[in-house]
Amino acid sequence: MPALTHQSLSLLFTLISPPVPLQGVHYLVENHLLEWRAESVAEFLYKEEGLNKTAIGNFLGEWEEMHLQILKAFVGLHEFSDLNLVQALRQFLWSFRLPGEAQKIDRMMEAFATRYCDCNPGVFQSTDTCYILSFAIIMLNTSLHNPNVKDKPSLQRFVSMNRGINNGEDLSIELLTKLYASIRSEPFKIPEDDGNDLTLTFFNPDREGWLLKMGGRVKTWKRRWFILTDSCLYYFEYTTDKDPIGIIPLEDLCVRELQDSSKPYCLELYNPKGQKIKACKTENKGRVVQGKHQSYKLSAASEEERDNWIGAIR
Ligand code: 4IP
Repeated sequence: MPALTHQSLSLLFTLISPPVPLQGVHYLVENHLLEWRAESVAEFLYKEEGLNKTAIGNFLGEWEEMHLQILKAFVGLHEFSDLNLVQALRQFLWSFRLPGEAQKIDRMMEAFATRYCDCNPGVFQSTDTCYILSFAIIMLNTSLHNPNVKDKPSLQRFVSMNRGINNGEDLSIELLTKLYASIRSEPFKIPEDDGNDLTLTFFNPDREGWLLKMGGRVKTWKRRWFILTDSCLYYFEYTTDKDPIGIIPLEDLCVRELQDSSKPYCLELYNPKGQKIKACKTENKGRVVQGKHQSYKLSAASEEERDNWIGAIR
């Protein structure tokens, strides 16, 4: 099994000590230290030093109307005039930590694109172009700098991927070349409150899919969404969940096929030294505890899937 990397350790650490949510904002408001107006809260989040940037990201990504207004005001505090798109993205992605949930990322990137186009009229034909290109750049950053991605896109591929995105027309080769070179020479710097870089972790898993998992003490089967990445297995209740229910570091573990009378196509993760598996999970009330599994029994939907999981884990 591959060794546990710094990143997976950080992720484990995150689960054990999750970032303090911005209940602080509500505390300040209740105690009349901060006005509950979008502009005031945004300014506080933008300027106050030492705030947890993961918590800022989660707060800004909330769906309620007031949070949407705060997000708009927060993005409005960024000055993007005369910056190229990569420079603006560098500034934006440094001011908070992008949450892992796709819908939240979507809202934030839309707000970003709108602001960028307001600051730089005439660069793109529409905010949609800016939005699509921003995503393409984030994906390019992942592909070029995540060691798990073996197939590194060339400039030509980046250019052809972005054909016709400017309302049916092509963006200039000079612009795309400049953006590509900038990302290739320097990856995005992501705030490391917790070292949990989701843009590099869950975006490019080695394998993901549904599996049934048997409980540790109570032997019930649960359907869970599994992501294999960075030498760890993460499992979630839903595919869109940001935080996993559990993390199983694969270091020191082995995997084998298993015959089980209750479910077909089983596989088992076990410690060859016979010790209990070191893993962690979140309980109902959000408390993080150690896993209680002697081994993890999983069941796949078919023989082929089982074999693919075993191959990928090995
Ligand atoms: C639970 O059974 C679930 O199977 C849990 O899975 C499992 O935790 C529990 O194991 C098991 O008791 P009930 O819901 O029927 O009570 P999940 O967390 O995916 O919901 P694991 O450790 O497998 O995540 P123990 O060992 O915590 O009892």
